[in-house]
Amino acid sequence: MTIEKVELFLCRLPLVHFFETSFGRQYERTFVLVRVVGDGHEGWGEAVAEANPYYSSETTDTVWHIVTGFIAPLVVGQSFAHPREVFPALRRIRGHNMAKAGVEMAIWDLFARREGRPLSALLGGTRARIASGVSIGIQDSFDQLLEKVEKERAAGYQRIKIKIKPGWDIEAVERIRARFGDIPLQVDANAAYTLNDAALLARLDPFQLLLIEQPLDYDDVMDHAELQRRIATPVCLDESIHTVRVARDAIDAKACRIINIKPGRVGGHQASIELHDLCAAHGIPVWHGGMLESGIGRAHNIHLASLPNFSLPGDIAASKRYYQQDLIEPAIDIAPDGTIAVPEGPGIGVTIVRDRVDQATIRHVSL
Ligand code: NPQ
Ligand code: MG
Repeated sequence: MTIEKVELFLCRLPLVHFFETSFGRQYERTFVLVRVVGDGHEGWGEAVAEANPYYSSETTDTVWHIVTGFIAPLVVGQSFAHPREVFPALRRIRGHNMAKAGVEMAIWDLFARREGRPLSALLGGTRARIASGVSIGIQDSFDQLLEKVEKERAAGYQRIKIKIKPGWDIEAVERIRARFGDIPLQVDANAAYTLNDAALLARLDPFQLLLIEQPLDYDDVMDHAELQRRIATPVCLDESIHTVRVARDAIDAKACRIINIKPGRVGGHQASIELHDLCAAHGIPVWHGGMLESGIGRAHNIHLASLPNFSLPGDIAASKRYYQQDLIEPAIDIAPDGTIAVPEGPGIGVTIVRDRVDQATIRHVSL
């Protein structure tokens, strides 16, 4: 199929509650939506970079620059027999995985819509519902944290993840265990520690956490291997796994026992499938991460998380946890058992509400 047009929408949506990680507190979400057109159909994707370079070196401005200047010229007017060909076609461009993923995923949606099949079927998904967990940010007090855990447990979420940083770690976990007992619980440091903190992190061992996510620096695989030798909690890598090759090295080095997959971080669905398959071949369980996506990115994530090796609950929650009004209909919601249905319609299987997209848009370009 020939890609006739790529459109970008720079969007901003207020968050229902602020979200605080070890790198800061955020009150709104800025992101870039991608619309592609071909063969009388459209497809939508979401580039998950933020306005700032704190989670990742990419930003909404770098996404704009790379898509308009380098990706769109390699895609518009080009013919692809299958969306798996898109990521390799962008090989000349180093890095910028979130920009690549925004476009690549829109093209997957376009292909699936044209075939009249749900995206999950094209990706190799094997389940009709995915297990949903929540990511709870750093709060102003431990009491507020416990209140949040209580609320999310009541909503049915299958596991709780809390953000940690120095000064908000052991005691936070201790209090959750004291109040809620043996619930499925994991922590995410977003690279807030160094190997010098190994003894401190070993104090989490008695709490039987499912995993500790990205405790050390974003580009540091070998220190994670050393840390994993010193602590019992399974290390899970997020930020560090930006290519399938780095994942192979991290697995070989025993730097992690679990991997978090975010398609934006690795360049889209095709790279995610390859990462998923690599992990399955090595007995590494994976789970789907989250980037506070709008319904468009969120729907993509649900389809990807239907693949078989996504064996732990993902950071894919209901739209209403983040946004008062999502950009899609119907909004993503969870069942009382803490699962989310994989949409069954063509493509990502949700309807994009154009006037809400336009309302949220602060910049637009058609390429
Ligand atoms: C993570 N996400 O797993 C990321 C971090 C992240 C759901 O924990 C705005 C504000 C955008 C904070 C994107 C979750 C963000 C953000 C990602 C945090 O590490
Ligand atoms: Mg993380």
